[in-house]
Amino acid sequence: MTGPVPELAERAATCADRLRTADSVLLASHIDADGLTSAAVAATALERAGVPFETVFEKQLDEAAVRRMAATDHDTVLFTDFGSGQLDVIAGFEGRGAFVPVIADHHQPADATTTYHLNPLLVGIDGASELSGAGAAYVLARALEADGVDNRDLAALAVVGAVGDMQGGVDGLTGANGGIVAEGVAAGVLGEGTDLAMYGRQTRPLPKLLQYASDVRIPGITGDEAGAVEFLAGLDADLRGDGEWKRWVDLTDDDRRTVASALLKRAVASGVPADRVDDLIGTTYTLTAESEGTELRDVSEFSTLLNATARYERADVGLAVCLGDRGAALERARTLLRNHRRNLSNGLELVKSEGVTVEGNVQWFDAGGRIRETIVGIVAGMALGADGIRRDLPIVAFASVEPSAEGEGPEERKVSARGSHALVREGLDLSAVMREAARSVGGDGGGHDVAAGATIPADERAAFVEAVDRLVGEQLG
Ligand SMILES: [Mn+2]
Repeated sequence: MTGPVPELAERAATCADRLRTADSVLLASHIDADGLTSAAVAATALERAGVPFETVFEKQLDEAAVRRMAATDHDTVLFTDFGSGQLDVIAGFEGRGAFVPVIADHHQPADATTTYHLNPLLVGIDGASELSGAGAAYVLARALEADGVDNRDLAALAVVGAVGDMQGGVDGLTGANGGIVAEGVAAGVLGEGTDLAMYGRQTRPLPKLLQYASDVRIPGITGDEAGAVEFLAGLDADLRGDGEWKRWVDLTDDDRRTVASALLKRAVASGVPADRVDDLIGTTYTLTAESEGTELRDVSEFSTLLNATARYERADVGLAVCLGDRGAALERARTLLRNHRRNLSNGLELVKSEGVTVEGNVQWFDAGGRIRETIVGIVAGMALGADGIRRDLPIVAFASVEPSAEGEGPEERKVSARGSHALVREGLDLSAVMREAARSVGGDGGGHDVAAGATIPADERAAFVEAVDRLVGEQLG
């Protein structure tokens, strides 16, 4: 059996052998949608293999966290969705006590080696777009199969993790992820289709579906409730039931085609470029075992629900939902998601009412403690181009860092920067900007070209803004 990713088969087998012979495993995972699904995939596979384990989550795998893990009674620590980047730290603990690390991750490995290491980057597969942490955990889960166990049903969670990590584009998942999709489809847990590429097909009433979809902006519909209602009301289709707007999932195939083709025509007529119009239709994934009209049915909505639990430090809730709890944990997750949406909307109102400070090449605001540091980046992205805030300048947001449980350190500011794809095409790389500017004031940062972050000493804000403004100016020169 070579598994869904043949290049990783040998490493997966080696890791699985170690886990099977462990007395007990500490399963440690990252807190986000990919980390939660990674943990759920690994936990299910360990349980089915009869390996005793306990699960813990960490926001960041730093030396203190590794030290805590090494001090437990477990003879093996399985890291999922992190570990590779901290390999140097982990290797430092290896051999101390009974600490044997097994890593299933997709981040850039640090400069050190270890025996049980499963990572797409070690075999020439792109860890950013072709295999997620949950995908690596899935490869491991397949290698852990024995005695009639079939772990292919876990492909559904692996796909939720990949989408949660923004892998694949409008045309769907590719590379190693594609192999996992194929196994999920074959196992009957996953459906792959071509449909309207908008978030909320399962749960949002039609006007909200169209109004809030922001990947492709359609003038007069995107961000415009009255416009979206007027557009829908003018269509010859059965879009209302019992006086309420239906959801996309409630429509007949004919009515879906009517809405989609009218939407494409409207986009073209409004001057949306042809390649962007194409992006309105894309590859979608459905978890076929979940009920229609729920967040769990659609992989994007499922991953958003998980992120809402993770951002409020309720990994236990997200994990329980992944493991099949459709009662109290699902209810709690939905409440967290509602609160999350309210926090985002309040955050956006705050930024719009207080405005931003415009420098030569960037604009910024400091939310202090009024927007959580875990969501201030999302708010910054939403603010870009909102009323009174420019869309042609990157936006930089500051928020206070909640004091850590470890005790008092120097006061810090969390920084989140967001740009537009148009600015990236002109040369913007916020990852480099955040890293260089933060390092110049004794902090650190990084991320992606269009979205990046940093942590800096609180009293260095002015110097940091000046460095960011200069660096962005050089890139966009
Ligand atoms: Mn990940």
